[in-house]
Amino acid sequence: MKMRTVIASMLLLCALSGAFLLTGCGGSGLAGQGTQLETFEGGWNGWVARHTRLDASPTAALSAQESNSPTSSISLFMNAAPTSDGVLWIEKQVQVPPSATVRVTIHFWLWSKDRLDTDRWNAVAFIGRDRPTAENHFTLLGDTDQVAGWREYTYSAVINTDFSGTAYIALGVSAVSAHARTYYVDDVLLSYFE
Ligand SMILES: [Ca+2]
Repeated sequence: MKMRTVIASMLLLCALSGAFLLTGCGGSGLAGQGTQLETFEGGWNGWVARHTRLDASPTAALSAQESNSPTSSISLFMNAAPTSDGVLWIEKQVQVPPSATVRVTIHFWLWSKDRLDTDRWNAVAFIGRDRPTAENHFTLLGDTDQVAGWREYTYSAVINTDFSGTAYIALGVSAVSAHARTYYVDDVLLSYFE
């Protein structure tokens, strides 16, 4: 069921990028555009976890506890103190067209334990030529805890790449109240086009 939704999302993004009909949208696609789906089934696959605050005990791990598809995801845990407002994220260096103006979009699923009316945290994401290092590098995508279970988030940005064509994508959660919480992220779909 969930995988069907992921595939539907892929087809939509492929259609938007114009790549699906010609390439199947499984890899690099037409010159200057492509997609990649990360399901975390085989491990971290080049993703790394980073955070801004140590006092919130930020921990990220490959987990089989919850998954959008099929069996594993990445868990994000923070025990935020009243003075903590840390961000915990996963990031990956990716290859996009070099020396170009590139539209990059990331679409992912985030799991919240409960639907909350108050004290929600924030889902955040980043796209850029250099890796993110501070909380204000991230864009707020909306509240976590809007549903008990999985919810989709999307972020898109235009970047000007250098000759190497490397870029960084990142996504995670930002604590805004004092709680100990675990979230999960899964099925990160990257798409880009010049
Ligand atoms: Ca998965």
